Amino acid sequence: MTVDASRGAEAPPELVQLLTPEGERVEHPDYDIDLTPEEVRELYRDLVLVRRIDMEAVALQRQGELGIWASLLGQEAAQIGSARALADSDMAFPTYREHGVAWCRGVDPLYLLGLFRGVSNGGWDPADHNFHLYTIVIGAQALHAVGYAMGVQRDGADAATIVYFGDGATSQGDVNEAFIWASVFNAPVVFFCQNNQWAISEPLEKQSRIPLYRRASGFGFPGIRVDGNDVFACLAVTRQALRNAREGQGPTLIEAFTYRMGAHTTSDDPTRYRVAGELEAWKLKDPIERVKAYLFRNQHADQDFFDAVDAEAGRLGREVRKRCLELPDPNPLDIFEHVYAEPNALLAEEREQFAAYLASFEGGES
Ligand SMILES: Cc1ncc(C[n+]2csc(CCOP(=O)(O)OP(=O)(O)O)c2C)c(N)n1
Repeated sequence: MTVDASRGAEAPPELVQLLTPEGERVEHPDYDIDLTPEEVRELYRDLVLVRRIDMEAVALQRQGELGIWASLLGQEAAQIGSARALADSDMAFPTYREHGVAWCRGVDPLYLLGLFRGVSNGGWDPADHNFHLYTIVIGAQALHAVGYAMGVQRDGADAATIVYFGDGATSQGDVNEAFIWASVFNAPVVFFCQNNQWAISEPLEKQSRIPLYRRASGFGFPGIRVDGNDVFACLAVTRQALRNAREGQGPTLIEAFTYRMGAHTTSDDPTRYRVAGELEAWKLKDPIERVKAYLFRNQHADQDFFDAVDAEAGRLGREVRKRCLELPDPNPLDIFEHVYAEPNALLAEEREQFAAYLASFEGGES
């Protein structure tokens, strides 16, 4: 098989882009955004801090402190741009890689680390942050999101729902069923697909013969492809789609065209299936560098600002590490909590048996 090193790195013509990889602001006939220098600096800060949390988590996993980690490296703009488009009352349904969305929703990064350290089965109360729990079952959350959106619609609430999933998930039945329900019930939901080109080792060509955003038309709602490494474009496109959903115009599929610069998870070795040239081509489109270039180019930030953000990222990284190592081990019996809302006889019996089993070790031979 011959492999094209630039595979996927060429921007397709239908891509919505507002900021080039060189940090130049460009116009788009349908989408625009008016951001103050302060707002752009805030987006830059989000991108850098989230990358730092991610880097720290990868390092912690390598040192045996986390069981596994799914890095978001390269996908920061897709996540920050789309999540900063959300209103507080909107509800977000993530996969297991949405650390940037979690950050924007105000979820403490320690909750994420606790999951991957295996000391927590859930982490946060979805209602506290309007951010649902991480979903490992590929695509399942698309159905949860549509059901939730239909509830929002029936309540007459002024809110929309966003659901995140990857390119691979578009091959799942759940996602396709979610598209159908959302379409026929005109549910206020935005499907946000981060097309990072790979579903573990399975490339996009093995998932679809057409660009993913075009799938939406077969289900009867609009699809749009946005430069997933362009935080301005992701923000503008998602804002519009959420507005449409809130105004009763139904679902939109957004395909954020991006790239997974790291491994699928820390258990994966992409050098076995991916050529190095592909990664190099995408490094030139780094979502953080282009905002930095924009800020510099327009003199909206100076070196002191970038140094201050770096220093803040360093402090955050150290704090995340320290607090992760201090996370307490759970009581083994906690696994029986929060299974049912009401008491359950079978569960109570299993809990008793497990407690007796644990007690059998106390004072036993070491
Ligand atoms: C229903 C189901 N099938 C298979 C898996 C194993 N699995 C974990 S991640 C993954 C690939 C997902 O790729 P994609 O949807 O593109 O998301 P990405 O991880 O690239 O962000 C698979 C097949 C799973 N978790 N759930």
